[in-house]
Amino acid sequence: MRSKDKIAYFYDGDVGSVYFGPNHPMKPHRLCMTHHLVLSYDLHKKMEIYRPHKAYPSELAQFHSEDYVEFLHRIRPDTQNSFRTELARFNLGEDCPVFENLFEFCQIYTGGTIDAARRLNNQLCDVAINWAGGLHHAKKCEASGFCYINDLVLGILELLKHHARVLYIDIDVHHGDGVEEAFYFTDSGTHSTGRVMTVSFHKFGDLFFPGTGDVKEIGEREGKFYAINVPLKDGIDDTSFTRLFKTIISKVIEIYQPSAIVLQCGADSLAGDRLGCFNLSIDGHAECVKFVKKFNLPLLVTGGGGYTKENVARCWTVETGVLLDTELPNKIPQNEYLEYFAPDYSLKIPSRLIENFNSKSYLSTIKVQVMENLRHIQHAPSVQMQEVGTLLSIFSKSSVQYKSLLVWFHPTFISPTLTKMSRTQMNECISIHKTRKSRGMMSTTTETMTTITRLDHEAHSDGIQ
Ligand code: V1D
Ligand code: CA
Repeated sequence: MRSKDKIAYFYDGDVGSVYFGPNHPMKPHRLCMTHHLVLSYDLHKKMEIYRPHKAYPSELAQFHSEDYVEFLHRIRPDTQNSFRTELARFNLGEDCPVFENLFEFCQIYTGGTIDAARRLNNQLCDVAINWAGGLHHAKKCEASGFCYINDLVLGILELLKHHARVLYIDIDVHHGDGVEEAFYFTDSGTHSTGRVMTVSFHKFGDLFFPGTGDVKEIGEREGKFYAINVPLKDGIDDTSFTRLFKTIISKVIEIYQPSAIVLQCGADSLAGDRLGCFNLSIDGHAECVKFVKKFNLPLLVTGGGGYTKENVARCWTVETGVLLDTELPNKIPQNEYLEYFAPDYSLKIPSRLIENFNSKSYLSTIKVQVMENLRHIQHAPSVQMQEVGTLLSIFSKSSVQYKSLLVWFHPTFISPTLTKMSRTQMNECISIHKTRKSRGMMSTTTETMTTITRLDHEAHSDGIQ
């Protein structure tokens, strides 16, 4: 069956040629292997392929601190010995080494995720894929766990320019701590509460990296109940994982009503991964992608971890097929990297005969705790009502705050010199809002529209021309 959805796929051949070092498990070459496998199945004929722009330092600084971005820009392998203090401060070293073309690598994978978000925002595609992205551990001021720039946070911030609520889902075996942290306490400059919800499924315990992601971590202050963690033990299999995933994600979507989804598909949750400890088959992993796709919301899909290279390429190729509604024959067609898939040259890998340490009662306890936390969102003033509240607070007083409203409605109008919203600009905001609502891009209630109309009058009588 041919997909009716429009799929945009981002890839730059340069991203696969960087090298983290001989003993480092992260092998960007897996991205080349994935791309060639995708081509060998002719999947490029069913989607639009783009080479992403290299994200500018100013774009990276929308989340990261300027001094960190500047340091990443200027540090070189041959000069790093003179910057020991900075290397320690920015957590560069064994997990996150300085290598040749590091900054360009960051610019490419981040450019892919930002471009993907922009195409979704402009409704130029339904699904956007960037297998080079998904580096979920990077923090505002430091690298962490093989991740330097957090392309996911930047992609979400981009989506928030057009979407009221963005749901982030992470199936990498590691906790998506960097994305969670960015939205954990406050609104991260998003002008209202709860515009991002993060959900991570991961191994937790036994000092497994990064050590965070307990079910009790639920967000704090403004962010309380908007972080969901699903801590799991070794050996989880397809049946337990997909059942839990579907139960939790369907409830999250029902209650939170996101208008866009970002799905991080780290392939280190597959059986036999060099760093992972789960027991998922490619079909089990891909089942999660298929499930999320069925909600028919704008979807940004990224890669992430994955350290058994040939399985990473297999997994992300199958998932590209899933997003295109295309089932792929198990026999891998001729391609440049065919020998990596020896001896059987098949696409699917089976799960293994290893123990599943996640008992039924353990999984049930986790599920109940997550569901209980979700009830707080349901029983809080509804997300739509919070939108009303935000609009009221933004519109109420200073002219500087009118700028915030403009950003919320009309991202292209962001201007550092803008202090007041003109009558024309405000009309434009209102019409954009109405268009978005009519296209179903915002779940705006009648109350919101009434509020806007009233605020329109108030702003008029406030002397805004
Ligand atoms: F085994 C190694 C060899 C060389 C360099 C690093 C590693 C290694 C393996 N596992 N490093 C790790 C993890 N780091 C630690 C450190 C010990 N320190 C106290 C911390 O355990 C990091 C694992 C990172 C996983 C990254 C990811 O898969 O989640 C990912 N997602 O998107 C991109 C990467
Ligand atoms: Ca995860």
